[in-house]
Amino acid sequence: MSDQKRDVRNPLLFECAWEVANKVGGIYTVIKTKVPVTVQEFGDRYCLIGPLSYKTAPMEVEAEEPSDPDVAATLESMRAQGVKILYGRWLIEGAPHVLLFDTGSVYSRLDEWKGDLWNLAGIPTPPNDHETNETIVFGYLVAWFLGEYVARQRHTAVIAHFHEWQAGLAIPLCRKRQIDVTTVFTTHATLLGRYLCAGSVDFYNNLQYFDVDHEAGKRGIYHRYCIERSSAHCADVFTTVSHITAYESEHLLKRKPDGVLPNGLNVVKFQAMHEFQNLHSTAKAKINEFVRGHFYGHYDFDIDNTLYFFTAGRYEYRNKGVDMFIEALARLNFRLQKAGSKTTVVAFIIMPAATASYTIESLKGQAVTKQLQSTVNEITTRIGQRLFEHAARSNGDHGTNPLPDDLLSEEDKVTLKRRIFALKRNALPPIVTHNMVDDANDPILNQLRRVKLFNASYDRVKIVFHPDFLNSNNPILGLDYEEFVRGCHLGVFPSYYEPWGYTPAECTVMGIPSVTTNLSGFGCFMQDLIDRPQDEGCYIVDRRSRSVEESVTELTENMFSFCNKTRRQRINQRNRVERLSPLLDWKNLGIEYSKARQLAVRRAYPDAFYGSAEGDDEFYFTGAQKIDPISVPASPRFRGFGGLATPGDLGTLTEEMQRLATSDYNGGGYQWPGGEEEEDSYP
Ligand code: G6P
Ligand code: 1S3
Repeated sequence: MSDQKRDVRNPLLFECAWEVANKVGGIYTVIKTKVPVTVQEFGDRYCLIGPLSYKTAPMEVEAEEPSDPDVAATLESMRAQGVKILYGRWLIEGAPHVLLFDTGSVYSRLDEWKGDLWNLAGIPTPPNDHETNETIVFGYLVAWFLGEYVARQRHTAVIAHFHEWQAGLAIPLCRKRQIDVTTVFTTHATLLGRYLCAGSVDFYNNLQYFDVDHEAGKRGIYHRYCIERSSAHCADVFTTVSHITAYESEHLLKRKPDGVLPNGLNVVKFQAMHEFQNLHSTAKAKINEFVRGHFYGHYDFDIDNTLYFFTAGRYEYRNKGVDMFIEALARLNFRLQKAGSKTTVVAFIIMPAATASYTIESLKGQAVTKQLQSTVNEITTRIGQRLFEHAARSNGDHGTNPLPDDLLSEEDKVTLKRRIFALKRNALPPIVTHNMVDDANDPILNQLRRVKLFNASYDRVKIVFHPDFLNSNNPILGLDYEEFVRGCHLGVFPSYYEPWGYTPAECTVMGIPSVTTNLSGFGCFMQDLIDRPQDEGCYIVDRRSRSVEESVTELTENMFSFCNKTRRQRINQRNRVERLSPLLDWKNLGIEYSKARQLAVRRAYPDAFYGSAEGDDEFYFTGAQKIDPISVPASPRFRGFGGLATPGDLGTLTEEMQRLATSDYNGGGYQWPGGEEEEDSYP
């Protein structure tokens, strides 16, 4: 790439994503939770780059001067040309350097850059696509920064790692301008995949056959697709988060990824097993409180024999499998009724949609039960005082002073009756907690109407649709997401399109069993590593080789058998699930990122490695931590990694490095449809 001899042993790393210090979705979780292991490897040589959001940055970032004089000089030069920049420390675990660009400060150059993009890469851009405009301005700013920086700093190799198309545009720019950095692009989904799946397309059976340009054009995303595809093609190393998305990328982006970098989490291990069980108990008590309020007037079920199921995520009705969840809940309701079960299931759907406010009914439910609770508390105190007074005056002689009948005064009785009358309700408990902007056309509400899950007394499955993010300050269901998950019994995520799927992974590390599918990256990952995942509380519904009807039946069966577990069995299952958490820990999965970066450096500076004394598969970056094969508490069902070093290492990057080839991904030992040999076998 350049004649300049750069130090490839201690490279600098710039990691760039739209969600750096800016929470939008799953990529924020990837970046934020991965920071500690990346800082451990790179220390001060690591800096994240993102857009400057004035809503979140002041809370998340502490401004400081760059310690690297070349970064300082570059930023000064950009500022002199009108770019607003925030450089500092991101206030999260690991406290990494962070560089945020205010795209708004240079919108005056948008048209110039759009013209340049067309001339340089032939990428067209329509006038009114705000997201694409942001992507273009951000991409040009990042390429500008990297270009100027490596022109000043000429002694150390620079790795620039980009996530998702919104941050990827700088990659073709770096390539075209021959900026002396090596690039990695990680895609967390493909634009076309997401769009195609959300429609009624038989996606996985037709992946090879889509006319991608035509499909993108039809959906009005051709320009975005071009940015995504050029990011994938121009990167030195192209990766994604799962094998299923690797397969998808190969066909939709027309480049086989070099490897798979599974998403991890920051796993917090408790000293004692019972600690996370206690957390379940206390969080469940808070959900109980909400349920008493929500179902007031119809609270005729045994809360001690009630199970909390939930699904959560971005509101993508079909992609996230909400359609399948609701259908299976309707069938579960029927089966529990038929079996005469005394168990009640409250199924929560936590998916943000357009809403106006909380419904009066939801607020009222919480208010009347809180009033009842405080009245009962006051009366109890008064009864206690009367009882104490009475006992104190008995002067040691119980016989002459029996317990009075009027511990509950007439006034108390009236107050209590008033509170009880306030619990009368003519309508059934609401399904949805908020006023929906488009109630009549909401797909979730319409399906609930179709399957008649209306929270009637005889229903064993009740529904609460909370179309907003959770927050501990909410007046109803006032819990943070993590606390809510801990209080539930089962997470259900029967996704159709899910490149990874953090929701079931988060359940796992919190010791909460979950259902996912073999069309989700996470589901496939767990299926590869564990012999009988369902025995470990990780249910994986087959949506790949079965019909929709069969998958719904399987999901219903999973939920029904879960309902038949005893409390002891549930506690045991939580223990088993929690033991899987090391599989998802960045301490183990972070190594895949290290390998991708290493490959990028090798590809950009092959001469630096020619004749190198190090073994090909050795780690050579200073500070890189050698990680022992992951250790999971002994479990006979745990399959191990078949000689591979780490759980995410499914042979792709490793093999790539062993061959020291510059050719593309070879799928490792992983069998995904699409290779010649299995083309016919795929449904
Ligand atoms: C935890 C607590 C136990 C409690 C149990 C309830 O394990 O440590 O004290 O009995 O949760 O479990 P359940 O599945 O019925 O919510
Ligand atoms: C994507 O976010 P999504 O929910 O739109 O990226 C996540 C992080 O890699 C991933 O977990 C998820 O499956 C993708 O779909």
